[in-house]
Amino acid sequence: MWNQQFECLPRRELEALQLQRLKKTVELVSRQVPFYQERLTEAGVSAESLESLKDVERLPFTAKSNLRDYYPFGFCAVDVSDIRRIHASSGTRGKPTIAAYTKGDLATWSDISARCLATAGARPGDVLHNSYGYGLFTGGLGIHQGAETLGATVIPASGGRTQQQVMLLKDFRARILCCTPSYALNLALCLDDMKLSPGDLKLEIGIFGAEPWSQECRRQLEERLNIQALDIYGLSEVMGPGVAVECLTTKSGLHIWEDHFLPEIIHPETLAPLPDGEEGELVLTTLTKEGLPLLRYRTGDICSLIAEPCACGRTARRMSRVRGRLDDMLIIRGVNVYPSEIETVLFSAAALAPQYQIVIHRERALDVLTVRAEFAQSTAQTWHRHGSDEHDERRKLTDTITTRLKNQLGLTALVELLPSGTIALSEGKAVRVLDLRLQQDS
Ligand code: DLL
Repeated sequence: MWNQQFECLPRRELEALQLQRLKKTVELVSRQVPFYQERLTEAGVSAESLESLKDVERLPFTAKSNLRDYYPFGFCAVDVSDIRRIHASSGTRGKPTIAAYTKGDLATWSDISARCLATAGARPGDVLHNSYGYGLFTGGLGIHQGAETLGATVIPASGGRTQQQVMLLKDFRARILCCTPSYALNLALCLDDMKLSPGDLKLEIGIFGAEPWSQECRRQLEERLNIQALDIYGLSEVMGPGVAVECLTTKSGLHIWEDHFLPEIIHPETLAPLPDGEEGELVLTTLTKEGLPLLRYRTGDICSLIAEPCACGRTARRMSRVRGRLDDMLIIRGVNVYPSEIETVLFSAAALAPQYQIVIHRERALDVLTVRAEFAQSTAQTWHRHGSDEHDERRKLTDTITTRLKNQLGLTALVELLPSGTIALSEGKAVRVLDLRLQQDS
């Protein structure tokens, strides 16, 4: 383990540490951040009045919109001259939200990121190929500094130039691959195109995150790259990659580093706290951040907390894998659909390539769901080899997928099967949903 003392702290000691750090954080923000000053005064809460961890429920929530209202530096708890680095979310829906780190925050982040990599099975001396994007996105640099702290050799590949990346993976004999799961699929498909097999690489472990991915996607990646695929979670507002990670021992639920982050699950509408095991929105309070500490940040991510001890011996509670973001949930003809449910169906069909797009539009006031998928190159070859009529085979496959989607989602989708290589591949976070209703409405 990277830091056995903290990773295995007995729960009582861990909770005492959390309370102590929570008080310190509340004290800091009530002095330095006008937004919190106001809300804490309104709620009549001070650091001294927090008697147990349960009192976190008396603290105000923070929403993404609050961060935007105070853009760029209104949430900083230190003077901007003490900020050493700034990252930001992509800001596709308006102003980005920023992440601001002091020197101390960067040291903490490196340490937590190293802890994550070690928990997922990386070791000092490993060659680690990092295809998370470098830049304002926290993925590239967040993993990079963790890998250096761990003592690995980092290949800072970033996204794109996929053929060259495959060549580097082969030549530098990386044992660890870090990237989004959709980019890992892109790399796997490129490996096929280059007539290479996983045996030509020395990869053993993939540490994938930054977007939701299904168990079926995990199975595909493990098979196609002959690796163990582990899930890593994080978000820029709270720190970046490294908030939680699966352990190689059980690969079942992501350990949240509770000495640094206090997790809660709430009902996304009533905001009422939900018990461990119940699915809802993940809310995180930072316990050690200096530059931009956050109280009860609503992540928008849907998951549950797992309190049962893990076989690896770490005492931090785990979160279930993220089903999706609240704002990614599609309501189609009144039915709630997460894109990951569609992915599960498509990725479990061996005849399809792991590539898809979801399009929703409205026709005479009715929502129409179209699922575009690709049939695998090998599928087309089999059809030709057997002299089958491609048109017929495609129709049969389309019917099968339509039925499976209907069973999974409870609604009928129009399925379009395309030749492999038609849908653009991801280089970072995949954009798989095209909701044309938004344009139609405006
Ligand atoms: O995606 C940080 C990160 C980088 C995490 C590299 C893991 C690896 P943001 O760009 O701010 O930060 O996006 C954060 O991405 O709220 C989730 O909705 C989603 N997300 C992150 N990790 C996972 C995951 C980075 N493992 C947002 N599973 C979060 C599902 C994830 N969704």
